[in-house]
Amino acid sequence: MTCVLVGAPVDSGKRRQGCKMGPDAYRTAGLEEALRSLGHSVHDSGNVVPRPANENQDPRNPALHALDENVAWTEGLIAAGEKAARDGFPIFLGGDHAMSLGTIAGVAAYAKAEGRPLFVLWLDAHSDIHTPTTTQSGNLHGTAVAYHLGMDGFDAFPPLENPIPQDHVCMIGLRSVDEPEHQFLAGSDVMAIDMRAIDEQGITGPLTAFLDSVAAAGGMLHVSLDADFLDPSIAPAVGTTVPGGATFREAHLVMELVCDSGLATSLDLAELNPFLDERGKTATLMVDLAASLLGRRVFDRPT
Ligand code: NNH
Ligand code: MN
Ligand code: MN
Ligand code: MN
Repeated sequence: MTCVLVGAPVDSGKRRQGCKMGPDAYRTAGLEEALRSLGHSVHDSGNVVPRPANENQDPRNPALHALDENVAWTEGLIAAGEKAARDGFPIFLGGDHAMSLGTIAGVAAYAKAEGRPLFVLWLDAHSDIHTPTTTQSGNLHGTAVAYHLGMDGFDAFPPLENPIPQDHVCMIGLRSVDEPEHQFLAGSDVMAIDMRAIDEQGITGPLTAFLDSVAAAGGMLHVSLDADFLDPSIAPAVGTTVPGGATFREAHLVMELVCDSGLATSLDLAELNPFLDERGKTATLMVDLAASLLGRRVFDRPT
């Protein structure tokens, strides 16, 4: 398979800076070499450069941070994402999670052209299902899922031709969900698996049920990995750490199960802030997780 690396140094989705260094941290941590050692060919398409942004504000919510910069990134990543999906398996090197406003719309455009439904596996401490009207922080990295579900309030962003149905989204790792997000999720068909559910049931059951639904629909699967899905003890390089996250093995198991399903078609690596890392440990773990998704195994298992 051909992996297409797309640098998405988005840093406008929140105030604290540093995610712009993410793509080069993944390159430094050896992503390309790891993928080649698995037998994949790799094309690094470099970093996306968005159009210049205006300083405009949304009069309905002047607290929104860097609205037009996020719109510009969304436009740029839609184009880059659609092209990368045509050329192979896109791996989007973030960048904060506002990157996914664009990356998912890009692969969705490709999926539509192929006549296949798109599913999203959202691995995150947060549900990122605010709209520009419900967000209290004004940070647009907390809104990508709402955009893709076609929720109201995204008038400044490119209109989506085919919003993703709620039951095509599975969230795993939740442990920081704001009240408006919780209210929406509780009445929705989004499959939301919080850390307590993982504590009680493990990850395999609910994830396998979701993957079975993707397979039954002949779907494509975009995996969006927020570094704060992981427990901060193993992944300190995040601006918004939340205790009680996925362990090393839980995270690898998710990747291994998705790999075995053969369903994944694209991947986001989001929210890594190398400025906060400890000797590259978070960047290295994210690269290892990408390698697990793309076939790395410690032991070959009999099938
Ligand atoms: N829900 C919070 C907000 O909207 C936090 C979002 N932060 C994230 N999302 N890191 O993954 O600001
Ligand atoms: Mn996120
Ligand atoms: Mn998060
Ligand atoms: Mn609930």
